[in-house]
Amino acid sequence: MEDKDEVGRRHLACSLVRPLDQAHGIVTEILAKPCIHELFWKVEPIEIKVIPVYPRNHINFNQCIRRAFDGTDMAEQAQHGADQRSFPGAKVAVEPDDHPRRQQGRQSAAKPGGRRIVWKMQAESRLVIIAAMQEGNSQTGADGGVADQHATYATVAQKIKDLGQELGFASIGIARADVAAAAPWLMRWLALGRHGEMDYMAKHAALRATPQLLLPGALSVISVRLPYWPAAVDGQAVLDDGQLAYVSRYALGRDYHKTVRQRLQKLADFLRQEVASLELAEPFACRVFSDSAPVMETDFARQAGIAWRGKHTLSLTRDGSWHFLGEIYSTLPLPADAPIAEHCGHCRRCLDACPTAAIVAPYEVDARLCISYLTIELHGAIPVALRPLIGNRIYGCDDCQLCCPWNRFARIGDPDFAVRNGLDATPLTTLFAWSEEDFNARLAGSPIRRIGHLRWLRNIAVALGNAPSAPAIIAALSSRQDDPSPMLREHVAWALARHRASTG
Ligand code: B12
Ligand code: SF4
Ligand code: SF4
Repeated sequence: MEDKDEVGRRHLACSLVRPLDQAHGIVTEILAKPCIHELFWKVEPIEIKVIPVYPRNHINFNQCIRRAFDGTDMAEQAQHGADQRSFPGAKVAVEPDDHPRRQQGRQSAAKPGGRRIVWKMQAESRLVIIAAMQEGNSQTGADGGVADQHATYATVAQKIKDLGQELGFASIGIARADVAAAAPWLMRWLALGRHGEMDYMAKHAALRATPQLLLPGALSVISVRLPYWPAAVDGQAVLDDGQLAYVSRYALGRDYHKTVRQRLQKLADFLRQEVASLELAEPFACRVFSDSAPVMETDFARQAGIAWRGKHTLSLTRDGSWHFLGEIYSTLPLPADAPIAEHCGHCRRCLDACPTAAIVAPYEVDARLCISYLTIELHGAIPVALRPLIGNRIYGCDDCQLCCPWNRFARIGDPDFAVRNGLDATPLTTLFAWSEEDFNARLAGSPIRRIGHLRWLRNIAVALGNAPSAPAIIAALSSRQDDPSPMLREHVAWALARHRASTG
């Protein structure tokens, strides 16, 4: 960042203000204005004054944050954050008035090898602004040393990729821990309310956009994909048979969160061993994720060159999109791979195939319309207008992938995701008869279990309402028309009314 520059959209979009690594040793004045980005327009003007002092390896800074923030609370949080993040000497001052003044006695000696300070400011209306600063490594060696380091990190990266292949990952790539280019799209998606009731998407937006808040000092991201396409009854055939339940292919077997993370943990353990022999100036840290934390997984997969982003927004390869993603955040400056070329071309089959027109434009899904959201994430009633479009999809939806030409090249994925309980083609009436105990026992270890028995029944009631009328379907629905849950009763009543209407 240039000296005395304003924080522009480029900087704020990723919620990351990072002057010190580039403007080291220079007094930098930053003015952040609320008009710069949608995310911030509810936030009062902010001034952040950064004063890195004096001898190298000493840090001092002072911030003035007006009105919108609870300064005391912020200062405590920020100080706590700094302490927790291995900057025990760092002092953080946050002043809730309009007159910033230099804090005395705030500088502290830094450890050799550079240091990083991360602090967080929570505004009213749940908006969060994060600033992260990094002081460059003060022990930069001579050119030869740097070249040696690059070679060492490249060797570590290759070893990780080799082990990852052994662990069953179809591809492993490395990205920089930076999602600055993607973050504005996330903010726009949130601003448009496309996350619906997924409050965690809004609440943790800043963490998602700023990897260093999940792992202070994160420099690289190891991105992996694990294929899951199971040997199962043909998906389209099940969709065409209204008496059968369609369960997304990803949920027919074991819960992927555990599988992916366990394998990533092995990679991370290996990485730790490798790093132990490197004698780094800074402490090493890493964390593994697979849909388990606010991480921009698809963007990392894209950046790391293990996939491109399809117009359905999912990561896609020449072997298709039936894979899960996972990541290791690391403080090692591993060499980043290059993104691969995109191969969607003029195709728009996924947009046309979507039953609810949830892919509102290429690369843009409105979750509120997506059957995956309606059947998995939404807690309350499914909007009546969307129910007929859901068909027999009782958990998730695959239509935008089933139609994708690249999925013709998919191979059977990891055995962990093999079909359990005949979930690939079970009659709706059978699943609707499961008691809560049956549900919990049969779906132990399945991702489906997390929606709970009530939402499971809600989804099946909708599918039964869409099924061709038959005595068995009416009988199944009638068996639950007096259910204690008003929400389920209403869905059952809706389904029965449809059958009454269709049979005259
Ligand atoms: C929230 C979420 C959902 C939501 C919202 C989906 C969505 N597209 O956003 C719902 C519940 C609907 C959902 C559904 C599904 N999900 Co989901 N989901 C996630 C989650 C947790 C976050 C995704 C996210 O950040 N969305 C926010 C929006 C803003 O991001 P985005 O749509 O990807 O938008 C980006 C780009 O499209 C781009 N962009 C936007 N507009 C524009 C315009 C232009 C011109 C350009 C160039 C770019 C661009 O910028 C955005 C930011 O990078 C991720 C896990 C993770 N932590 O990343 C899994 C994840 C994406 N889901 C996954 C899966 C498997 C699914 C389903 C297939 C499940 C199913 N069978 O039912 C469906 C597919 C629906 C679909 N077409 O997306 C997998 C995808 C694996 C893969 N192959 O890519 C992930 C990665 C989980 C995992 N670890 O494996 N999901
Ligand atoms: S998962 Fe289904 S509803 Fe969601 S975008 Fe894909 S096709 Fe549309
Ligand atoms: S269906 Fe076509 S546009 Fe959609 S992701 Fe596949 S190749 Fe891309």
